[in-house]
Amino acid sequence: MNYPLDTDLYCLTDSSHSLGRSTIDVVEKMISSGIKIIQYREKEKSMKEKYEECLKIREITKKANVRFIVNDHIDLALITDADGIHIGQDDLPVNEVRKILGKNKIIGLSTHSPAQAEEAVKLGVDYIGVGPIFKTYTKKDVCDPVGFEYLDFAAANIKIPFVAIGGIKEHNVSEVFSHGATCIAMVTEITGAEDIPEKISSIRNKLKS
Ligand code: 3NM
Repeated sequence: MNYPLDTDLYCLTDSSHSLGRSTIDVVEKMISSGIKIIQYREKEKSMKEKYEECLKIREITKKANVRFIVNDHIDLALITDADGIHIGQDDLPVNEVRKILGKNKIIGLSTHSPAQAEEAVKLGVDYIGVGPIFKTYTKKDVCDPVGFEYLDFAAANIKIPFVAIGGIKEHNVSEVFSHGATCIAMVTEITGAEDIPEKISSIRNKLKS
């Protein structure tokens, strides 16, 4: 498989923080701004609605050659032929998920400590989430911020791709990059922006400077 996080920004959907715009509208704006990996993460919707949205997102991401990752739902990932799945520490064990999805799909796992990162590498996931770097209100039941200590550990020791996540905004993104993250995940900073293309381009300008 190609390196799954060979891009600077990893965007997630969250229709409850999208200024009333539809998830599809937000995804289209992300794609037209050059985003190369998008995770469908909708906690409040029915499975039927998730299914319909994922089908549509698969269609548009495939056309645009954008990676499409589904949060939590292995069935949805399979049915819609997503590129992969993102799971958390309390989800099904990685080896079972791998049995179901096979080796060609991407498996991402949220981690919150060096021990979890090392375990994730042993389990053979394709990438890990490292976070939450800062305080976030977007994910319920998330642990306290892990800060830069864990990010520094990951940058120095973890040999599989990782993405920094949690409370990352335009104003702190350069700092996160300077701690060794090469891919950064953002939810509300992007879904909640009035002008999504302008926000993404402004974040990218910060990363360049
Ligand atoms: N996972 P925002 S933090 C989905 O630490 C998610 O694993 C996290 O949202 C983790 O960019 C998080 O709006 C939410 O702070 C990130």
